[in-house]
Amino acid sequence: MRNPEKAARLTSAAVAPATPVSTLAEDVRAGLLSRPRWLPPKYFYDDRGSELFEAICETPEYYPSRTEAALLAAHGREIMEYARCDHMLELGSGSSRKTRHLLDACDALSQACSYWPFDVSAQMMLDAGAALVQDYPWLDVHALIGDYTGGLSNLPLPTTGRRLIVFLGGTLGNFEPGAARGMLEQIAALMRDDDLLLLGVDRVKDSAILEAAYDDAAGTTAAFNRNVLRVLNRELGGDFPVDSYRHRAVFDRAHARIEMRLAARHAHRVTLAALDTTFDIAADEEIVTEFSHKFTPQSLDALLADAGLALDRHFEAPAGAYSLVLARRRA
Ligand code: SAH
Ligand code: AVI
Repeated sequence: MRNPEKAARLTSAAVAPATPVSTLAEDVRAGLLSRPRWLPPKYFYDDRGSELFEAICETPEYYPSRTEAALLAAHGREIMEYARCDHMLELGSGSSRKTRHLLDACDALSQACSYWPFDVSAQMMLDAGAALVQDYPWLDVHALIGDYTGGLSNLPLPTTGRRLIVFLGGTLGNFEPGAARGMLEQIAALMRDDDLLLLGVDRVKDSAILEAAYDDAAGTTAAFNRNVLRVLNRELGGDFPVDSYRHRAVFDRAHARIEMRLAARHAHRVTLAALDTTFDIAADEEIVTEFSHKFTPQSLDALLADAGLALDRHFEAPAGAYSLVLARRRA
């Protein structure tokens, strides 16, 4: 049975988008029915997709998650001591697994803050929140359910107190450059002089390492990628032959990004009943399902500066494999 005291320390609220967010049907019409075909990555994260992402983080090839976790474990105390935040907002928090390093640091410093995870995947976030209030008796968790592409100005955050905004996992890399800048501008707009952004980004490196990270031998990333077609089948009455798609992960050095694609093994016709639409996919035709941009110290600096932010501290993994940075709003 749930302890009522714990329940009161975990609240949840749906966040209405501040700017219009397209529906799945609109995104499918705009992306899947155009050439090249594409889909926004947020549709990966139904319950199954969120679990598959967690499983990806356990694969030997997917280094970003464990590399970032090691940085948080090593520098969490320094980060929290420096941030001295009253409220921690985390964008795309998922399972909040790595955030625990920051909460452990709060514990060690006897420094309490409230936690505001914001994610489109409600179940994963609520399960994580329930575990967090259990494990950290001083913690209040206010789960915010919504789509961050609808902006951040509608978040019901406390208006006083110092904020730390956390955006981990390299998820900023899933935005195209203009949208990444827009997202950082939204973050900057939430920040006052003493507030900080803690941002994790993956770095440009050898393409073999990058491509293996997005095409693990056990096929977990392939299952995650194909899962988006299951989402379309379920939500739009589709009949994609899910297993007839090959997973591909290609590093495009010119754009400094991994492109995940699904390639049809054979020609077939697809019906999406909810859209009253039927279309033909040719053999080897591809759907782009995700970009995952990788950064250099220079490209990261430039992106932060364009959004009105300035790098304050930089925690770098060995061989420059990954960057965790603290940034402030520029004066
Ligand atoms: N931060 C975690 C999870 C990264 S996976 C980590 O580093 O391990 C990306 C997370 O972003 C998922 O939990 C997914 O549900 C969430 N997400 C993706 N698109 C989103 C959107 N448009 N709005 C809100 N959350 C989103
Ligand atoms: C959530 N995001 C940062 C992951 C990434 O690395 O771009 C999603 C992912 N896609 C395939 N593997 C992991």
